Amino acid sequence: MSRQKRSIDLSIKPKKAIVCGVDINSADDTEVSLDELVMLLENLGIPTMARVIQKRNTPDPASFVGSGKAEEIKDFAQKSEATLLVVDDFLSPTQKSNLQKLTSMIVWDRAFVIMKIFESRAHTAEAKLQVELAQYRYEIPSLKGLGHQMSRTGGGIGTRGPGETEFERHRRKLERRMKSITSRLEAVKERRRDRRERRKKDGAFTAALVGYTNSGKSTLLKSLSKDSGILAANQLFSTLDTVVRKISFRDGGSFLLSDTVGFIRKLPPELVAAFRATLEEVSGADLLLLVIDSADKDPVGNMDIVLNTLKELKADDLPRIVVLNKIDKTGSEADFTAMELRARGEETVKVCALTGEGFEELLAAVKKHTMENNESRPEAEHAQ
Ligand SMILES: Nc1nc2c(ncn2[C@@H]2O[C@H](COP(=O)(O)OP(=O)(O)O)[C@@H](O)[C@H]2O)c(=O)[nH]1
Ligand SMILES: [Mg+2]
Repeated sequence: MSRQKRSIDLSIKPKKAIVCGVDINSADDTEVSLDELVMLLENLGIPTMARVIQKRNTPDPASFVGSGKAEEIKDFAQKSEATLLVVDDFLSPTQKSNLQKLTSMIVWDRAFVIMKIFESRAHTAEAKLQVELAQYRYEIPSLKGLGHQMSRTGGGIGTRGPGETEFERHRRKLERRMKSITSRLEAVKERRRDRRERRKKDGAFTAALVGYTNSGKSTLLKSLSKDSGILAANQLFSTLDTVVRKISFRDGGSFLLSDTVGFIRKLPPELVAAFRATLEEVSGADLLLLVIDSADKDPVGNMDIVLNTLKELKADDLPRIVVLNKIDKTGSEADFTAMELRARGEETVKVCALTGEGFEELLAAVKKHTMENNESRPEAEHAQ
């Protein structure tokens, strides 16, 4: 491949992992989050040998899990031949290198795992650039530490460390590359913005699918638009690019529906920042279809994660319909979840994206929003 060599080597692929979550003040989603981490690793083809949960009031600033736990992990790793330790949170560069020393294992954090999955799913130029930028942003704090170390190894005050010029060269190269990616993504952003504005001018109503990864967003777009070319797959983050399709109402009229990257617990902020260009499709929409997997362990908890990410994107106050999907797997449980959501004031529709059950109600709800939108924007009616 002609692609520039990355400074983070993502090609190393350890065979067996131990995952470790730290339960801070008995948070109730430590297990769920750890289940997800195991699934994320599975998506990378890495089996998990053991799960460790460490209860603490605060993470250990030096090694996150504490040196006692690290010893235990090291012992178990030697017995089970696990060479990778994955911590289900964000690690500081110091915590990471300390843990590496304490356990003699390769250490990753959750952000790194998610980033690796994004990398493996990035197929278009835009998605690749966004992932690359996120990786650099992720890498900078540890480079900063390294730079500090190098400038000290020189000995006398004011002298330069031996590796520093090489290091400086690397830093400058990185800076140039980041600048070039940022400006290319800026151009993409502008093109998208123009396109959105044109749609608005044409009076087109745009809805955006948002939701947890694997909740069925792409399947929904695929069924509603009858476009079999859309990729829907039982893997995490199969969609990294935005797809837009026109959906017609049976009784006349239509709207545009866009599908984009899904969310997850502890989504690295570097990725959210780097995917701004893609995610603006969400904040620029007239309506959000918030898709929830009703068969999930904690559908309402997952919705809160989605809402938090929407807040970061300043899209949490857009009108929305909650689409409770996969009701073929849940039955009456979905009725209760729907009740719970409606009690929270969420407009909720139950569907099965695979069979089309509930689509009529969903489309009627969307149509109602398009009409309300027209009333509040009289200029759209006069367009054309
Ligand atoms: N049983 C069932 N499976 C579904 C339904 N909708 C989607 N899926 C499956 O869920 C998985 C993830 O779907 P996908 O649309 O790629 O999710 P996305 O990540 O939100 O885009 C796929 O294996 C789909 O076949 C549904 O209504 N019922
Ligand atoms: Mg998808």
